[in-house]
Amino acid sequence: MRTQPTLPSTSHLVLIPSYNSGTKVYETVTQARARWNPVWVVIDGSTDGTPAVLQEMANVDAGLRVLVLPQNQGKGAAVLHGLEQAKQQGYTHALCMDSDGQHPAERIEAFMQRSQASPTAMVLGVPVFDASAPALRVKGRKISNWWANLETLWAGIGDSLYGFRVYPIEPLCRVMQGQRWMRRFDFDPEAAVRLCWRGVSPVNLPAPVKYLQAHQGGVSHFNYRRDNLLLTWMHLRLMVEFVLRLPALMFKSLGRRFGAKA
Ligand SMILES: Nc1nc2c(ncn2[C@@H]2O[C@H](COP(=O)(O)OP(=O)(O)OP(=O)(O)O)[C@@H](O)[C@H]2O)c(=O)[nH]1
Ligand SMILES: [Mg+2]
Repeated sequence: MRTQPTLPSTSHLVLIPSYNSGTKVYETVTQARARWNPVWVVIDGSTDGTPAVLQEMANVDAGLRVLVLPQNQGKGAAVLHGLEQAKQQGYTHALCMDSDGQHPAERIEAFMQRSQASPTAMVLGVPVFDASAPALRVKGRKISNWWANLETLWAGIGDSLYGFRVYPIEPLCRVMQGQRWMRRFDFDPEAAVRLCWRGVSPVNLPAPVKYLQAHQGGVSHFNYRRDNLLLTWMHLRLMVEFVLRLPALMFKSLGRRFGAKA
């Protein structure tokens, strides 16, 4: 059995947005706490009985903090709420992970160490799928990845959708506070693209992902039609801005190429 890290990090925290994830959220939080201190959960208007239990867990664990949004606002909005509070308390980086048991808590330390070594970068998880991954989801994300790479002129985004990532808090807050989008399922890809545009370089690290069946406690709020429409609209918006930013992006891209050769 692992011992919980006793010394809390003052720069990096784990941030877990949670919306009606069922009992998987307890497992996720326990596993994250076994690897990191502090861990914060943002309850996004959950109505599944998890808020009370999470609060009880936090009452006996100084390394766990529970923030509550009374109404459901969406994943991006829940993350932003956590980031704003974390920034106020002096944290500089947040590792975001989902609450539904899909993301690998055992990769937390490696991701945090990579971020500590390159604090100006964002550390992006690149999903390693197993047999549980639906083929449609694996193929579908290639489309989003292609668009994200075009929008950044291939600045190095390994995966645009995977939510297991370490973000520098300050630039992400600025990006999100400057516009009304990125509050729901459009959060992860738009964050990667817009941070690239702001000069935050992506560092890619592999991280396994699991797709759990309902009988294994798996819960998904992904809605093919609604969320794919949201993603399409997001890439349309980003493409318009991309065209406007093209001269500056080409200049940066040339800089990267010549910088790498020098
Ligand atoms: N979908 C959704 N997720 C939310 C919301 N608020 C917080 N979350 C959390 O955001 C994370 C991702 O949501 P999921 O519905 O699992 O989305 P996903 O992992 O991309 O999709 P699946 O692979 O089908 O599970 C989970 O930790 C959710 O609990 C919300 O309003 N909608
Ligand atoms: Mg999920």
